[in-house]
Amino acid sequence: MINSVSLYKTCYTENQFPKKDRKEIAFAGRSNVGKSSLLNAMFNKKLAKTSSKPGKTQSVNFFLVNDSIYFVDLPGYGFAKVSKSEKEKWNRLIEDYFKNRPDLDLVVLLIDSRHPLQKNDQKMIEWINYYEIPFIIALTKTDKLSKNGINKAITYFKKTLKPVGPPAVFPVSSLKKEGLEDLTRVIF
Ligand SMILES: Nc1nc2c(ncn2[C@@H]2O[C@H](COP(=O)(O)OP(=O)(O)O)[C@@H](O)[C@H]2O)c(=O)[nH]1
Ligand SMILES: [Mg+2]
Repeated sequence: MINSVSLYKTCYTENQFPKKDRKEIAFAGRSNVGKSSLLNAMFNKKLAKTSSKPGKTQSVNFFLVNDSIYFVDLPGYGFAKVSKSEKEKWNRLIEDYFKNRPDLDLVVLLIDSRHPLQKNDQKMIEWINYYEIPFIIALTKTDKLSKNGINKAITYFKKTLKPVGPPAVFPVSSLKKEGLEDLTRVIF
């Protein structure tokens, strides 16, 4: 379904965001959740920078998919080992992005399938709901769980997020390339 993709623009400040002249899907999540890996796996191309050291993506990256849709890689949040001012800078960039995109088409919120819902994920969901943007959950790194563990995680997130949706939940493993087709299909 993804036939072509290229890095369209890397933005460090709000005034660098392109006009919202296309359908646009944003990918958000905690630092190290596996966002860049998931994008690369879906793109079948190493376009998004990955790192074993968290806290690297500090820009908003626009990818142009099929010459018609933007996939947007947002900065990861919640990385403990950066200064408070650095954290605030990243949070501001994410908030500036949402303020600029009242007609955003979808947010794919990535959450690590191994952990319970975190405070900052909850805060992100509050923002998404405040701006009334539709969202879905991608549960990442499912290769680290058993089949039973994956099902438990799906049930847990559906139940926990019931008051805010409930959103659809998609288990994915970029490493094993599992769940990618289902996620891509639902995005389209
Ligand atoms: N086991 C496993 N590790 C993953 C997967 N996706 C990402 N990772 C690892 O998680 C770390 C962070 O990945 P990255 O994509 O850079 O996360 P980002 O900070 O959210 O963009 C890296 O060490 C990746 O190799 C996955 O599906 N399975
Ligand atoms: Mg990244």
